[in-house]
Amino acid sequence: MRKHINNLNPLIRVALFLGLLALVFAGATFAGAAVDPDVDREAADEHSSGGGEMDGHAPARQPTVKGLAQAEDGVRLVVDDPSQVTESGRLAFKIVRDQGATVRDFDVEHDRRMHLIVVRRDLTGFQHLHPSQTGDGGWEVPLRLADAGSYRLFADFSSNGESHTLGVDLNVDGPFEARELPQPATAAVTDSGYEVRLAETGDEVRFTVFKDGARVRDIEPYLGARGHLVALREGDLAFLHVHPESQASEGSDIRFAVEYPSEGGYRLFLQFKVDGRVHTAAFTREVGDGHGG
Ligand SMILES: [Cu+2]
Repeated sequence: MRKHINNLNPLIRVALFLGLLALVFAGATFAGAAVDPDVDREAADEHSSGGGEMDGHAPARQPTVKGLAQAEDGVRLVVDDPSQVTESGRLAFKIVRDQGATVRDFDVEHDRRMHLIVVRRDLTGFQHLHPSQTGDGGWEVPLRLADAGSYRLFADFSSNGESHTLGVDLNVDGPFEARELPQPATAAVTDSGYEVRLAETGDEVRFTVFKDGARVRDIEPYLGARGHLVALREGDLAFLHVHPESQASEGSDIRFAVEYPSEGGYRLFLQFKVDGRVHTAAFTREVGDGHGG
């Protein structure tokens, strides 16, 4: 940009070109409005309301995926100095409003004000972290990205009663070997040797924990629930809405309502707490062709 300041000719040319484009576009819009006024009125409403779904045109149903955008519904995730993350082992970020003001007030959701999920784009290296808020309203957390590759960071939070999941990519230089998604399975073993079995009935996903062949019943509360589940879609890392289900009679199950938004591969990361430690079990699910869903 800087070198163009001393040479106005290209700028003027660009401006003229953009002006012409705008005229062409306006003409096309006008023509479209004449043919189908409803379509354009809807589009105009969407722009004026900031892309919200409250204008009555969109179905009232909640969106089934989140985390695909860095900015959404008037808030944006900004990573401070992304290139420094691997050197400093520390991630700093903030949530800003459209006008640039840092969001400082966050609601407690699942026991915390900010949840950070980090995963490499091939769905390996899952981390769930709870950053600390700094004096200026930003957030920071120690973050170690052990292997090269492209990572997806999800900031999951609520402010003014509105929940958001914003996503941004962070790259770690170096030779990178993408791993295949493991085959679908209904059992997984954690690093600490807990075996977790998964069962699905309709939208309900039920996890049962075993250690040395025996069922583990003393699962401790984690983030205000029996467990925490993150479900991501293979391919675009869409972040699914999942809801912990309150426990009825069978005290040793960990249950969630999961609504798969489409066919395809998914990776489920279940976290649960036993003996004061949090354990993670990961499952591949294949939805479609008569399986799952
Ligand atoms: Cu969390």
